[in-house]
Amino acid sequence: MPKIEVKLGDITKERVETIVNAANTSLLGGGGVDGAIHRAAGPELLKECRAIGGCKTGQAEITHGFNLPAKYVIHTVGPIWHGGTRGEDALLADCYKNSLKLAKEHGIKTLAFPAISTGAYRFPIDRASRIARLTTQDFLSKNPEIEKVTFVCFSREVYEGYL
Ligand code: AR6
Repeated sequence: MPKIEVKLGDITKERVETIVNAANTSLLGGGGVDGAIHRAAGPELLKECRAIGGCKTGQAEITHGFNLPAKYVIHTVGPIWHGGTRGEDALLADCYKNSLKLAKEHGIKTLAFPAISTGAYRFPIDRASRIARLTTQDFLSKNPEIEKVTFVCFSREVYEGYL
């Protein structure tokens, strides 16, 4: 069975152990997928995020999923696109690497990613999806304990970019 899947849908509905959130450095919620995850998880999520106290770009933090079908949420902060000259590619790769590493440390075997940075942060979709795939494939080849990674695309444009 392929370990990487691409689908069109709403990540808050995913029945996997962990969903990844495209957060901002405050970890206090926002629009896009971040807003959708906080709404679906309920107010306890904000409380747990507040206690963490923030997250740097490219890094990742884990919380419970509360009312979500997923048991955990990994919050990572993607880079804001500035034209590609400010280390955006490496920072986006760090988001995938650090999220997968955190999942592995928690014994998580199935996780779903949104297309980090491709909304409000304006990272070009083709370039972002290539980084997502290459970074994830590389991690999975070295860490067979992760069983499945799903890339959940919210719009047809992103879905087609990923395919
Ligand atoms: N399920 C899956 N993907 C989604 C969903 C959903 N329910 N909703 C949106 N997307 P964005 P960013 C897609 O803007 O670019 C927030 O305000 C969306 O179509 O959510 O990393 C944070 O607080 C796009 O492809 O995140 C930050 O301030 C992708 O998720 C900032 O936005 C990412 O879009 C982060 O910007």
